[in-house]
Amino acid sequence: VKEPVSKITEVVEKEGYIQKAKIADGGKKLRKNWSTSWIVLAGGKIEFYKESKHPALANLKPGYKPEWVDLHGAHIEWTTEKSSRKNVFQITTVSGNEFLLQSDIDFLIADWFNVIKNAIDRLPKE
Ligand code: I3P
Repeated sequence: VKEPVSKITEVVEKEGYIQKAKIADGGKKLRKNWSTSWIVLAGGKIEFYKESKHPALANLKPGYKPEWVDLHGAHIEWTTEKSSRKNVFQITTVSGNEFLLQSDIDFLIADWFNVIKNAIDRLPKE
């Protein structure tokens, strides 16, 4: 299992609060469970931090590892079928993990979609 490398040298492209639901792990369907996440896009990956944990503080805790998504070769697309909510897009990783991201605020979610799509397009596919 690849681990994200040290954060110090990575440029944070974007971070902020967003609604997140993981719906598949390694191709296996999961029960949908929306939660607010602080998400950080940096170094070809997205990290998800629990809402209550300030990421800067969480990072100082030895051994704390946020959930993260490898964007190399990932797919991103808007979906109206995977949720009854509006403004939902899905990220599917090479390893078969599926995440839904959502916000009621149109410009905010559109911004996230574009930034993540650009990041994916710039990365080598593996
Ligand atoms: C799910 C929960 C989700 C909903 C999902 C439900 O129920 O209400 O919010 O997704 O719909 O199954 P539970 O909490 O009992 O697991 P959306 O909010 O995205 O619609 P789904 O089964 O149609 O995905």
